Amino acid sequence: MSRYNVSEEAPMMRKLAVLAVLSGLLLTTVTPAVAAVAEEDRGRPPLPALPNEINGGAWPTSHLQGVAVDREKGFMYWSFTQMLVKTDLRGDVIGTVEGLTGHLGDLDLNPRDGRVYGSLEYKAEEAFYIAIFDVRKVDRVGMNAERDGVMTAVYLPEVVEDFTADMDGDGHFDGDTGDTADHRYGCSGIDGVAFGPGFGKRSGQGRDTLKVAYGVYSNTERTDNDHQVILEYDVRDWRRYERPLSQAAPHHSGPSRTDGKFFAYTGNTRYGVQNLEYDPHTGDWFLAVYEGAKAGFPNYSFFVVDGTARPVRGEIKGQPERERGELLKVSDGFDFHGQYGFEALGDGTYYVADSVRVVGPDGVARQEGFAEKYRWTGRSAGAERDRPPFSPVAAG
Ligand SMILES: [Ca+2]
Ligand SMILES: [Ca+2]
Ligand SMILES: [Ca+2]
Repeated sequence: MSRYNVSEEAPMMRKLAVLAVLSGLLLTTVTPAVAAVAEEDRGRPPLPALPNEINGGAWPTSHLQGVAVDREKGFMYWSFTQMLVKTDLRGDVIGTVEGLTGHLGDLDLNPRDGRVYGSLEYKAEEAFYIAIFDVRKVDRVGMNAERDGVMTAVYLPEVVEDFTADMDGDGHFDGDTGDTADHRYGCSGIDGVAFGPGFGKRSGQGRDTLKVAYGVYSNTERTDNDHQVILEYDVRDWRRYERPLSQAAPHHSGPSRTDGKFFAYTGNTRYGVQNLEYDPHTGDWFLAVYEGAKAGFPNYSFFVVDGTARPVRGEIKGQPERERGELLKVSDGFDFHGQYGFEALGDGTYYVADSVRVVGPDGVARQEGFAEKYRWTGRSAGAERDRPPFSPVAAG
């Protein structure tokens, strides 16, 4: 059933190597922070078991963009570009937030406040936001993003500045097209979002922050678009910026500065990081992308950023004027999916989501979303690009 069954034909030596890597990882990932959480959890009811597959329903929208799981409360959130869908872990629909005229991208749950954060773009209006959904209030189908008090938005001026940059200095910003020298770093907006520790730190070391990844236009003609750009925000003081969003008059309330800006040298991709996720199991960051087309790069569809490597200050390659920045360590790359949704469940299992076009008896085309559970299988150094370190749980 799966396109990506990695372990079945593996020779015994490879299996042993994978086992050795796995057991090493298991030992090293039991950090004091994890132990502390387990201690705190004692006496609470056990978390519900997570099924191997969850269906997010079929909706008259564009494709699935991201998912987030609240394991403790037993809910799953699905971004269908123009709609947020809330289901339980059986896939029964609890409610929807509709009426979004922009592009709702990847999602993540903020465990500190129980709300779901997603990237939200209005390119024609040159407005980019983090949408914050008060998901506790989402209890019926057809709630409205503007009127029902379930969504606020925080504007991100840093993204606007890079998106609108007149890079060729001709006095004209060319707008929403990749066929231009404009847009700093090739920025097309934002998509992947994830909470996690600071780069170079492990879970529980310091506070978690929100990471927001740029979309990057595909363009093989320029040299300044070969990085994934990831912004960092400490969202603890974001209440002062949050406003309900009137899409007819998009507000500009947001932090003038980021708490960090980081660059991962992957080569140009089509629309940058689709799904960004911190994996507590490996301690690394996962970047699911639509593979690029530039010669001289491997053009993987999935990259790993070493989460424990401290960012290094160095040259951001390929810029029109020499520029330095905080560089992340890209430690691996291979072919995998996860561009439509990828959620690390913390224990070496993951939901990898997808959506397909279905046409109902009413003749209406819809996108049906579903998530399939995978497990970490490890990966030996120098493994082939078509041997990703994930294997579907249902396949045994
Ligand atoms: Ca220009
Ligand atoms: Ca995410
Ligand atoms: Ca996307």
